[in-house]
Amino acid sequence: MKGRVIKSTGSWYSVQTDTGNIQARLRGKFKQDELKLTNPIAVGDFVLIEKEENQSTSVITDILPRENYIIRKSTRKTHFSHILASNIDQAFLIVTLRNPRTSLGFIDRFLVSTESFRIPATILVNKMDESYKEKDLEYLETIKEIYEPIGYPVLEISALKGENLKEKFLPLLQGKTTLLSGHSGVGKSTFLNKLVPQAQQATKEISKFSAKGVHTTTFAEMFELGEGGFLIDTPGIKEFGILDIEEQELSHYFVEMRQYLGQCKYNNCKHINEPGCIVLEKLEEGYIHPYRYDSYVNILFEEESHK
Ligand SMILES: Nc1nc2c(ncn2[C@@H]2O[C@H](COP(=O)(O)OP(=O)(O)O)[C@@H](O)[C@H]2O)c(=O)[nH]1
Ligand SMILES: [Mg+2]
Ligand SMILES: [Zn+2]
Repeated sequence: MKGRVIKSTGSWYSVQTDTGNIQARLRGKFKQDELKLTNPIAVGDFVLIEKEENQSTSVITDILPRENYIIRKSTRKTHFSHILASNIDQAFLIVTLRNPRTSLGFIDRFLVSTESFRIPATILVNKMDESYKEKDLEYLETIKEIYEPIGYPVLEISALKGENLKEKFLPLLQGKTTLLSGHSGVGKSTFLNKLVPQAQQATKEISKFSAKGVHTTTFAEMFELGEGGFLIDTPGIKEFGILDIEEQELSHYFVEMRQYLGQCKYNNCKHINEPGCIVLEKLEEGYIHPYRYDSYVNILFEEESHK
């Protein structure tokens, strides 16, 4: 029987099938291709399950090929990764101006991960019901100035106090699997609870002391929208692992650079200081935002240092 993994506790998986949700476990080892993973099965995976003989339980016998996935570096095992979710149609990155402040570097790393699978991404700036200092509002303007022109919608919301959130978002979510992502404490669970009241995800006050947010969601979990479609709540993420991206490939995942690629003088150009580099030329002319270029360089050198 075919189904989709909607929840994982590490050893048990809830699999949604045509005949309801079934608890299943894994038997034996699963062969994973090149990736070194801490979790063989992720939320969003399509799997085949079988009833165990003489028992009321089921086992996952096979996993269908993943269309895409979002991954992060394992916090416990070096060189291992953890798949947050798979088979995603679109991603909503929830960011906040303060408590916690989401950095541009974090946003760009996320967008590189989604671009590598051409997953459309939207940036939701949450907690807009709060009153902000000028400095924070300038940051909001910077976010809009950087991301809107290159095709990422930037929407201001209040997951806590916003009116008509359901009416506004359901049309965007219908029939799709949407990943909710962002740092701990930005309001992912609050947003989800507004859209899927029966989700009842725990939300947590941010510790005022660290302003970093405490982990409340430990595993990604998928929730069905009454109207069709799924929302995936993920645990707060500190950093996205960008994996298996070759140096030459990285610029392909910066949408605004993509159009110029192939026009540099050297075809192995890394766009750092090479003569005849079109990316540097466009940066100079103002067609590429300097902050985005900074992120590009940071990711490039960080990845190099891991090799
Ligand atoms: N002022 C305000 N607080 C919010 C908003 N959304 C979430 N919060 C608060 O931020 C904290 C963290 O929210 P939570 O949903 O647990 O964040 P998560 O870690 O991303 O799931 C909680 O105290 C929420 O009440 C919002 O739109 N405005
Ligand atoms: Mg949460
Ligand atoms: Zn170049």
